[in-house]
Amino acid sequence: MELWFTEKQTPNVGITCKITRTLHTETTPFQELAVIETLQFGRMLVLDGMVQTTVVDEFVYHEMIAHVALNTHPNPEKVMVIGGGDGGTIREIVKHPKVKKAVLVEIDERVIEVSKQYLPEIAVALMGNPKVEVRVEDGIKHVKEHKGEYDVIIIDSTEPVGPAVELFSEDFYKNVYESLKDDGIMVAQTESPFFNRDIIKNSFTRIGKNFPITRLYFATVPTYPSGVWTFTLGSKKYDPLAVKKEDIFVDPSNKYYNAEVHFGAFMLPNFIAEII
Ligand code: AG3
Repeated sequence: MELWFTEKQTPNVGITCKITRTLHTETTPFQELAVIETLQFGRMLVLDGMVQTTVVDEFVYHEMIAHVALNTHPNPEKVMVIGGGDGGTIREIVKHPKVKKAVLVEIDERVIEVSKQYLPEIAVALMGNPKVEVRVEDGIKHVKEHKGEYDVIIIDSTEPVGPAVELFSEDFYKNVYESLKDDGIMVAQTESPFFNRDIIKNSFTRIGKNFPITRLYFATVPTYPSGVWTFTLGSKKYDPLAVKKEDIFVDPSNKYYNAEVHFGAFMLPNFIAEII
């Protein structure tokens, strides 16, 4: 018997993976959570039917959502991740030598616990790393209550459906702006340039209303819709393109991000550039 998992990415296209077994399923107070064992991509974390990360390709997204901003800021000591309960983004953040504290603010404790159990290579930094503080809280509330506190804030959200809708709103970006120090930087995952052009356009405009420097960059993530994924960076002071190449920190374990990719990711193909 063959077992297959399909995510319907749009009403007209999907990704289908042959699986060996379902390791875990549950309905949390926030969403449906599953971990499945795929043959092509290894273990896969699925929320509400949508692929969040897989052991084989997670490095692209997690390195790219973390290191670009960390290397744009000259001293990223205090960093927060909103969402990202699987821990992949936090794992990348704590690689950076200047980071003293990395705070994970995840609303769904079950994502954290299940990731620790079934995806330990991704969640490793959530298991006793002294630089890491894990808070099971609503990120929307957290940014309202912590002003001028962070050097870098990374929004590692799910798709803008259900509870994550507000994480793409102008109000939220304004609160993120205020939660940052005077020279702070934010990054948000902003979806596919093939399938979600409106989301990219709207996020870019909304982030740009608050942040004087707003830039779009991209990376290739095979298990996400269309395989091409964007990130939007908002910065109060530092421009990611003005960074000196020799100052870029590249951890030897990186598989995607390096000093060339730091700049190359901002070199947009026409069909992406014209969205913004
Ligand atoms: N967050 C973005 C995943 C979006 C994928 N969308 C989809 N499969 N339709 C990933 C969180 C990883 N830390």
